Amino acid sequence: MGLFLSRISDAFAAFSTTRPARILMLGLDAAGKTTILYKVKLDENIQTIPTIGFNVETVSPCRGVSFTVWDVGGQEKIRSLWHHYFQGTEGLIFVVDSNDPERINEAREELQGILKFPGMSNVPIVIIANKQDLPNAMKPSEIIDKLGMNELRDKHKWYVQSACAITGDGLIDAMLEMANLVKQYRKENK
Ligand code: G3D
Ligand code: MG
Repeated sequence: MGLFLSRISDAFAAFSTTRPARILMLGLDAAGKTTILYKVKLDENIQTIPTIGFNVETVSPCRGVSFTVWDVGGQEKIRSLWHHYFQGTEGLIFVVDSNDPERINEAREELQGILKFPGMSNVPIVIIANKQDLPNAMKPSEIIDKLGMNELRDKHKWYVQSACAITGDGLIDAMLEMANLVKQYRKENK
């Protein structure tokens, strides 16, 4: 096993020894979610379930964590279906294309909308500021500002990790941080 895969495997082991953590990974289309799933080598277990109006990718519980992934944005009609997937969520990974300043406001609106759903009101959040390999990518500080992260401090623990899904840079740190936040969340919500 390569070093990256062995380290990502350790990161997943940090999630849970008792029951798999339920993580949602959301973001606008083209943010890099599917690339992340494949990079962390859960590909052998990725199932794509075409639901009316949106495709949901799920990774079956393994190595302490399960992921459910879909594209958000411009889908008002099918939002009413989302709550099924929100139930029991213990962490949100929100992936942002740092190289797309034109859609950062849309990303902010989607994120803020997701957090209004019952069950999502205090979940921990890891923002993956993806595509940092591109020369004009917004820096994490700018993304924190544009997403309005500081206004969420009262309700949510959050962390912003810069990443490049293609090389895998930042993904291990993002997963380790999510594992930490999930553990705290479980303690506080027992
Ligand atoms: P999604 O699942 O969130 O919709 P994808 O996004 O994973 O399908 O990625 C969308 C496009 O962005 C893909 O390019 C993918 O290769 C690219 N991408 C993902 N992560 C990065 C990154 O960190 N850096 C760069 N430069 N590109 C990235 P294509 O061309 O296949 O559409
Ligand atoms: Mg995808």
